Amino acid sequence: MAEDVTDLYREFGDSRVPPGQRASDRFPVLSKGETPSWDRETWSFEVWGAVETDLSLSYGAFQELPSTTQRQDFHCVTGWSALDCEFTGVPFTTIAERAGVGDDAVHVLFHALDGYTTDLPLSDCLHEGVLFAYGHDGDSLAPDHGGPLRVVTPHKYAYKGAKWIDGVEFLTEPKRGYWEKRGYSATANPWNEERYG
Ligand SMILES: Nc1nc2c(c(=O)[nH]1)N[C@H]1C(S)=C(S)[C@@H](COP(=O)(O)O)O[C@H]1N2
Ligand SMILES: [Mo]
Repeated sequence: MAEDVTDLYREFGDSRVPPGQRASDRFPVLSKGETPSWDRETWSFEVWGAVETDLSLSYGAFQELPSTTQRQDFHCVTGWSALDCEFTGVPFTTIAERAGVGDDAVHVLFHALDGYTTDLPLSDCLHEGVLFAYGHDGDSLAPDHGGPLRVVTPHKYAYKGAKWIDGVEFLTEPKRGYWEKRGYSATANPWNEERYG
């Protein structure tokens, strides 16, 4: 059974579809470039920075972490929202607990195989619904949608959810990611229409 987080909008606004968004009946692909290739043998998921213990997890080790499935909405800053997506993966909070977040950590920078980065305040990463996802609608996550592993951030515009993620850096002060450096919002709350920084 999937946990339903489609109601998390109630914390931020009155409408499930945020202002200025339209519901799409498809789940489009949106990438800044090509879908990167990866190798199951050498792929690893790294956690470093302001943590007690760095983590380095192989593909197999990551799959063995306790997982959850959630039904959520997905809001792209360009104006489409895909409703009722089901993602399976490991909650951000599980990874944060395993690494042990340092007292001085305030921010997070996500790193991906295509060179993409995106940043969020630590408190936003610890919010319900932030998941390292490897499954989508009962299948493994398709390469174009970020397989083998991506982040989903149902309470933020979807550029906060890095596809092809292989690194999470805990920071003692903010750093800006790929779109954030190019004028997009650092906080990206869809119900406030925080599109630009
Ligand atoms: N690594 C990486 N992650 C990324 C992107 C990207 O170009 N590279 N695009 C972002 C944007 S703008 C959106 S809307 C979503 C799109 O996810 P989708 O292609 O699965 O719909 O991924 C986000 N994560
Ligand atoms: Mo997007």
